[in-house]
Amino acid sequence: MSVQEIYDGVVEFDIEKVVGLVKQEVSLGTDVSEILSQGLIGAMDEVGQRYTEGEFFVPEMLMAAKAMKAGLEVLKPLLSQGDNEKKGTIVIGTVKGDLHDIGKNLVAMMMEGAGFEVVDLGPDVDTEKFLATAKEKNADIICMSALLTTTMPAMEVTVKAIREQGLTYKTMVGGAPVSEDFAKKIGADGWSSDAPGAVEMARQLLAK
Ligand code: B1M
Repeated sequence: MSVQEIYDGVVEFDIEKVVGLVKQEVSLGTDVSEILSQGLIGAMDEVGQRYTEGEFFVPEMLMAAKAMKAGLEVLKPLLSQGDNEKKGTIVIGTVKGDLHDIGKNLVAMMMEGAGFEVVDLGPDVDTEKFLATAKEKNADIICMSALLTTTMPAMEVTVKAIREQGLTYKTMVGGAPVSEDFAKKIGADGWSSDAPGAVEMARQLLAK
């Protein structure tokens, strides 16, 4: 039951335990998606729950995030190996005012693994930065992540700017509070609830 122990390690902020167990599970051949969804991501949901219930505060969320990131680093080579044929260029970032970057990192790793060239702008990215980088890199898709309900409107600002400036970049949005309805409402071209779905959506957008 080591995947459960990975989950426990994140909730206990135990970086060494998480890294050791993720390495162990990988060497045992455990499915990477199981380590991710049931271990690392599942644990972050519990951390969020404990924060909502007043049991955890920001420092605890941060320590859990560090443990999760350490586990994710072990998986990175597995998530980003794969198709070498370049599928297109993606500029990705977490929107302005939002510092949550774990889900965005996961999407970026899986996009890389699927053969996209990925330019990762990190967290707290404004419209100007998204557009300037997309122009510089001749991007196909601008991918935006948001984890706060208060930062979701920043996605619409970028989508609008692309339309108003007559630019042709496709846009994709995602992150825990972002729904398909919201994506449609703001006029984004694509949405996904998770990283593998984001890869599939990017493929579909570029096939059009
Ligand atoms: Co924050 N935080 N946080 N936090 N935090 C949440 C998001 C929250 C839901 C916790 C809660 O209340 N239960 C809540 C938001 C409430 C709301 O807006 N309704 C919250 C809050 C309130 C805050 C602060 C305001 C707290 C404060 O200061 N008082 C503050 C805001 C800071 C800021 O951004 N300006 C804050 C700070 C932080 C930390 C810095 C401590 C830390 C982030 C560290 C980091 O990322 N480097 C943190 C954390 C860790 C969380 C929780 C616990 C975990 C987030 C996470 O990493 N999940 C989170 C609770 C939760 O989500 N359950 C919470 C794992 C990750 C893999 O999932 O990012 O959803 P996620 O990504 C998924 C999908 O969403 C999707 O793919 C991934 C999985 O495959 N996806 C995409 C993501 N982006 C995509 C893009 C796509 C497609 C799919 O296409 C482009």
